[in-house]
Amino acid sequence: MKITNAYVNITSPGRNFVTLKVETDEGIYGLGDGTLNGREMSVASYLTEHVIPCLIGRDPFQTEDIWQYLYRGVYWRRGPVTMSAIAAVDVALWDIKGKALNTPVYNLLGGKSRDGVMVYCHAFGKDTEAALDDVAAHQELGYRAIRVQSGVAGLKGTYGVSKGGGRYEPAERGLPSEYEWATEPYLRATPKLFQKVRERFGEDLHLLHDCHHRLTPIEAARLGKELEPYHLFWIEDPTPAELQEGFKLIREHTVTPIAVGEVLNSIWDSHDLIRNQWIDYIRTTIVHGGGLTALKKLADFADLYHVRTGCHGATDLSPVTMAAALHFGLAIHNFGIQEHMPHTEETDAVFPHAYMYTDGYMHPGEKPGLGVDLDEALAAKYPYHRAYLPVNRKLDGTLTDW
Ligand code: EZ4
Ligand code: CO
Repeated sequence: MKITNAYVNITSPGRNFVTLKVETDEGIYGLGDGTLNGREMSVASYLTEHVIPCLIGRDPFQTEDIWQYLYRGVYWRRGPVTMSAIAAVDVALWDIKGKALNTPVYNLLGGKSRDGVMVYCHAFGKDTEAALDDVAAHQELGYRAIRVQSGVAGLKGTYGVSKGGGRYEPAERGLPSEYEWATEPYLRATPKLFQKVRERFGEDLHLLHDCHHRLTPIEAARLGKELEPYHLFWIEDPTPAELQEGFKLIREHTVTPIAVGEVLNSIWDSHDLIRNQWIDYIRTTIVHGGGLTALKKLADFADLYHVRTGCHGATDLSPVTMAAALHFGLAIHNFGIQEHMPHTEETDAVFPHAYMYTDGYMHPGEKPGLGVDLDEALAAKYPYHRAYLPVNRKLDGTLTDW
């Protein structure tokens, strides 16, 4: 089999998605996601200008060699743009391989290790009461694991809480909006929020929380310690992860489990975090982490250190990544949990898919390959719109982490 053609599709059914379609001489094609939220066009041009010309004529079954060609062979390694572009190719090739062998991708990754992939959803509210009601609404939908985010009194808005009360979407069209941040009210409010969640919902529900990179290690240590009575499944991104040894300090003070990795894109970004057992869950995604070929190696490395996966699954990860994540999560042994933030109806229509949600679990379905398609005629009705993640400033105007 040979790759005969490949091209990038950009569509915006509510938010932007970059999809690579790889075609072969046997009529089988594969899809890969290359969406990098707020920087979509950089991956699209990386693929079109630099990668696609090198793919034509290659054997799509050579997932390992093509991965090495695009990583090692390029001289410039790593980084979110490069790794998302490599992921788009890699996932499309696994999709082709599955279709050619007439089997779902999970069978190529080790076969089923479980019956379903436990997912967690997002509950949020402008204040504690609203957040608690949203937890109740999500529990009704069958979720066994719920991330809880609340607005903070005195701050105009914060991460994970939608402005108008509707759906939360990580990026917004137009130029970046600006939010304000103060750590002290957040640190005071968050343990109280989880105390109330436990009082109302009991011990059985898995509870998660995303700090979204806003704390210093010592502040994160305090939060982890004060959350201990409420037995969280994890706190996520407590502090920015460029300084991996920062997590040592958090670890020395708390047994609240820690999840990191949605902004990481290479195994080397979490090398120290994993080998020192400073984290419990690695959240690097298939799209930003270089594809299934790379994620399998990362998961196998993490397994040696009792670190499980908890892959990022926000709406900026397209249904193609969601499908890949579900095949991956069904197959690998050290799967932990998968984030599930449902896409809009428009997005689901542009990407018809076999994966499904039932009662707190998701399943990739039994279609050969990834089991996800792209309706290009429908996609064409949703042209690209420039969009950005917000920026964040402290109350005195200093730019800080979003
Ligand atoms: O801010 O996907 O856990 N989920 C998250 C997301 C991220 C966005 C970034 O593009 O932190 O909401
Ligand atoms: Co997050």
